[in-house]
Amino acid sequence: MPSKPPVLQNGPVSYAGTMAKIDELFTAHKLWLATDKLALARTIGPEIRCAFTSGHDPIAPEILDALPNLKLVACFGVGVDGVNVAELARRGIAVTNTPDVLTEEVADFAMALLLSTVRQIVKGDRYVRSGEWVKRGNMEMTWSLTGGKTLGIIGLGRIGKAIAKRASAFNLAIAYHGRSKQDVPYRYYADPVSLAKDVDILMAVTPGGPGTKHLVNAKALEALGPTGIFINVARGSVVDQPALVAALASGQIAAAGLDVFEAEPCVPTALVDMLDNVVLQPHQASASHETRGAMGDLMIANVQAFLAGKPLLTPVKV
Ligand code: NAP
Ligand code: 8YV
Repeated sequence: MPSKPPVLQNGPVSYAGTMAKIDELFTAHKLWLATDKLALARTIGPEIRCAFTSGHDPIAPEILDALPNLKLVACFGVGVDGVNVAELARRGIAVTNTPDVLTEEVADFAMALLLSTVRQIVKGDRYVRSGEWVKRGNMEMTWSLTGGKTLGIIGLGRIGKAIAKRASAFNLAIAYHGRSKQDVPYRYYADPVSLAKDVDILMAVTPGGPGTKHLVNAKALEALGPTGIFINVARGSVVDQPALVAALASGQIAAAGLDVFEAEPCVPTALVDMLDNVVLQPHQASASHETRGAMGDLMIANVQAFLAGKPLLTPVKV
């Protein structure tokens, strides 16, 4: 029976099937369970060449210092804004993520969140369960996606393009913003404010991190306007969250559908209390058995490729 290669598991990944596979295939040292993390790192340090983590769960510098032979950090998720890729590269440590295997799932979820927000599906569910329908009769009318509406996508990447394909099938016109214009049949806007002014729904699908912090700011929300709807499946940091709360509370924008937040899992009470025009989700866009399983398999396959001396499957470019 070949021995199971030692790896460091920086934190749990959000899929039990992957956690089980890691234990089947590797001798996994689970850092987050250690009473003294640094002592564990120092003890196992010399034998550790690979580590698993999530894209929002950085390995602390003092732990990295205790792992002189660490050469690969394999991340669960496509977004790696929470992992200091530049610092790891400075230390000669490669990073992998899990793109593509989650693209269709997240795009489906983004459309579900858009439809739930526009047609107030969650409000309607509450309306029935609470007995309001019996007491008050029909629920109020909702907004609509029909009538030539335009969806503005900030971040027309793998997932953004998959969303655009779905949205076109809903007869939505598509516009987008990114750092560069692409060869696509959609109108390009060089900044988020001018995009927001011209669209009915604004959707964020960019990476997180300093480069996109508050890309959707108070000015963009004002430009979106009182019938405008904001959807965020990117990262909470991409929107100025206090400005979003103020815009929703004042009616400066009509509604929002949010899967990500500034300080997850904490969500401002003001958003929690907005029952009629805000749909909240717990960072669920990729959270299906199939997709999380595929993400975990890809993360593990990167480590197996590395240990076999083969090229990494999905290296993150610095
Ligand atoms: P991707 O293919 O790399 O697309 C990223 C897009 O963002 C690109 O079109 C890029 O266009 C744009 N972008 C990057 N930096 C920008 C900036 N500073 N300003 C404006 N646009 C910028 O990545 P993906 O696979 O589509 O994933 C996108 C993101 O979705 C992930 O990084 C993650 O944050 C999020 N996500 C969330 C969930 C969830 O559970 N809610 C699940 C998966 C992914 P340019 O290069 O032209 O700027
Ligand atoms: C995951 C995500 O929930 O892939 C991403 O960037 O945001 C989600 O798919 C998360 O990264 C892992 O817990």
